[in-house]
Amino acid sequence: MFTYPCNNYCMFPMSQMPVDYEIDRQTGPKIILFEHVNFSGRSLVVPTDIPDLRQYGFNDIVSSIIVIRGRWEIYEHILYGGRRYVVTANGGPFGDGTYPTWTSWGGVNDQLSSVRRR
Ligand SMILES: [Ca+2]
Repeated sequence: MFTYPCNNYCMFPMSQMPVDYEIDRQTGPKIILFEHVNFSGRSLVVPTDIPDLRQYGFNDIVSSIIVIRGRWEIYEHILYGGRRYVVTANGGPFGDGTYPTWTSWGGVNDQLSSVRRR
C-alpha cells in the first residue's frame, strides 16, 4: 500500500488527500507536488490546472512529484511559460508516476511555476 507523506501540512483539506493509491487512481486526474526530494516537506495536491503556483505558496520550491492520474505538463514559469516538462501516471524512473527528484523529469530543482493537465 502506497501512503502519502504530508509531513508538515497539506495545502488542501485532508478530506481531499488520497488515502489509497489504487482507489484514487480511478477517481480523477491529480498530481501532488512536494517541497523536498523523495516526497517530503510541504505537499500540494493539485486536481486541476494551476497557472501560477504563487497563489498556493508553491512557486519555485518543487523538488519531487507524484502523478496520480493523467498526463500533466509542468512549467518553469507562470502562465505555462518557459521550459516545459511532461509527467504521467505511468512515467518516471519506476514507471508508476513517482518522480523522486527533479532529475527524474529532466528539470531543475526549485524551478516550477505552473502545471496543467494535457
Ligand atoms: Ca525544493
